[in-house]
Amino acid sequence: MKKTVEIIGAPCAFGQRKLGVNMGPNAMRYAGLVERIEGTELTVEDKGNIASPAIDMKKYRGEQEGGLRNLEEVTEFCETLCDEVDQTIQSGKFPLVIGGDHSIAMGTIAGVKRHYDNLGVIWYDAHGDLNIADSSPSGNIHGMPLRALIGEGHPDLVNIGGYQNKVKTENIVLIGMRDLDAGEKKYIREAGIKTYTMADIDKLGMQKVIDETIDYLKGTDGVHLSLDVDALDPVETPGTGTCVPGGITYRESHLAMEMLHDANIITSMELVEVNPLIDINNKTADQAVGLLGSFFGETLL
Ligand code: B3U
Ligand code: MN
Ligand code: MN
Repeated sequence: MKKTVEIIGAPCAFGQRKLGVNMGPNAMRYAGLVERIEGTELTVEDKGNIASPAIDMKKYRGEQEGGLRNLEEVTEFCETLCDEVDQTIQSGKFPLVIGGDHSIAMGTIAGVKRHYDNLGVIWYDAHGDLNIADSSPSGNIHGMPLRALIGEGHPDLVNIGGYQNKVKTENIVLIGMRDLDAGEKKYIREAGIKTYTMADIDKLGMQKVIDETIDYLKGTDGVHLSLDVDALDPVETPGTGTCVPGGITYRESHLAMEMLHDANIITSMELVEVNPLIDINNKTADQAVGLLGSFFGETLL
């Protein structure tokens, strides 16, 4: 891993309807994120939070038009984030983007992919985030970023960063799936995306899932880890907007992070969907920071 981690706060709440997820970056800082990474062998630079378009509460709480809620704001936010991430990689640092809702992945990965020919993506999430406006039950763009990154959906989203087709379906691994919409299930089957549902994790165990994931992505020249905290079980991480019971445990997730650290394959990362306003004593940010500690090389002994 590169020696310097650059933290980019991405306080975006436009991809869904629960205000508070824009406070996720500061909740993770409050939970000791910087100190925790500094406790490993790495250097940390915190770039602060990127500028967000203003939130108009009437519009934010209102009904969406045309099947895509806050399309302009999400697009503007992601364009800014794309350039920040690009700069971080250009300056030889490891980008750690902290969200914010998952729509920011379109900005993060647009910036990352400028530096890789054959990027792999691990999508650790309860959801596939593979909707397009027509298949979305909610109009929430945080349910669509991975599909847009593949090159399908609204042109404004597909073209973030000024180019399209950032991720190939054969370079994606989905882990933690347990709440897929009908259109997403069909799409995953047709596109043949490598998927580990909760049932697969139960049967194989997390160790095998991660071993297989590392092996599956070995032909890529970089791997982005997109970690949605709702992949974890809401008993442990309740502070997130769309909780789905029956999730990955905190311990299984630690194992996944430790194994990914040891394999040294991840070249960029984001952690999204921490919402301190619906949390219990910032517990979810605490857990998220614990996982990041393991990912960056903390050891138990
Ligand atoms: N698939 C649903 C729910 C959802 C997606 N991502 C999150 N929730 N966090 C949708 O609205 O697209
Ligand atoms: Mn997600
Ligand atoms: Mn999710």
